[in-house]
Amino acid sequence: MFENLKPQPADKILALMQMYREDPRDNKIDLGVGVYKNAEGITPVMRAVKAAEKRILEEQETKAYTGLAGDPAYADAMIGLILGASVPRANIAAVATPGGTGACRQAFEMIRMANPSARVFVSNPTWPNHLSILNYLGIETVQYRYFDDETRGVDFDGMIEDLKTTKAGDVVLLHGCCHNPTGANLNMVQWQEVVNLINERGLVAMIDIAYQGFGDGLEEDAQGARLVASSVKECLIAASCSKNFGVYRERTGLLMAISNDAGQTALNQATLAFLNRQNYSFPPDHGARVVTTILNDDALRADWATELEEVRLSMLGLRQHLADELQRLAGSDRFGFVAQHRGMFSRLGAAPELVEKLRVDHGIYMIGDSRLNIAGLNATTVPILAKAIVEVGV
Ligand code: HCI
Repeated sequence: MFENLKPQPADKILALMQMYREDPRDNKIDLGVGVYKNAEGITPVMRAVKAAEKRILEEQETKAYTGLAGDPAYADAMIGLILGASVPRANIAAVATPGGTGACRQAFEMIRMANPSARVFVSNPTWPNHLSILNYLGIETVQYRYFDDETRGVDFDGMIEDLKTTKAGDVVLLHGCCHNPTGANLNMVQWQEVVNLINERGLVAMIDIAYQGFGDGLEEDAQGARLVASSVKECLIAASCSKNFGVYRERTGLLMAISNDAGQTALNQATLAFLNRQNYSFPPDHGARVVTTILNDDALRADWATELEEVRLSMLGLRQHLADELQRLAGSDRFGFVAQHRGMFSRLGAAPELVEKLRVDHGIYMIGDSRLNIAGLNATTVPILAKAIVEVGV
């Protein structure tokens, strides 16, 4: 049997991680995988996470199964964080999932179950795992224009034009904030226009939100998702706690299915629980319990929000520093977009040969599509990167 297996394409992001590890150079710079790193290059456990873990260690009395949907308190806390009071709780079905990837996977499975002929419209570009999982599930995907190679902002006219090729029942996948891999995001006027189009054409909205708090702030980053969730007939939201709680390896995500008809919620909830059961029975609990403990305790929540805000501001500072250095060295404003982008990533818009040159000649590792992880930089490496970018001729 095993001899029938065929090698599968590697994930480009994870393959680059491996390549970086194997590079013996001391001065190499890792701008690859989307993991936050502080100025010392460390991905720290957040203070509130440590405190919550200590509390759980002391107080937890059982590790018996939770429920197929995970602990309902986790869903309640996360719904509050993401949606605030924008949607009545009675309209929301939600399950814990293994990370944001797990939430995306379950969302795609639910789409396929409910409408096997639905196509999923994804931004060009989008997170590679979206396409990989959709293809694996045999779901048809269509790319809509998103990134403008000239301005390095959103090609909004192109996006709307392409979304006008949807048919009723198709799904539009949107990044809630901090678009991965480009860093270019919709403003609220544009979100409203997308909502209008979704409603006019009878589409289903899906939002992947994996970087809430990394862009303009915890509340600000949720505005697009809140507008969509409160204005459309049906919507799926896949959320990740990996980055904003720094609990990457705990696999902590949430999937919501929201309907403007509360009478639909029980069936949606049962379907999500069924999908969890088919794939892994119970979702992981530790990360979810840590997140719940933090969100439901005023002091822990305040400390978490403070630390997250420090992380966000440090990335904004690095963006501005890099944009300033590039302006100085290139003698032009053509890299101003670096300061305009939001979140962990920016797409430089460099040709693959130049990305390779940066890696081979300068030991600078970014994804082949020229996505760089801003958090991989520090005050020392910003000028080194800026010099290399200008030197290779981006
Ligand atoms: C990213 O770098 O885009 C996010 C981190 C990630 C990368 C590959 C698989 C899962 C998560």
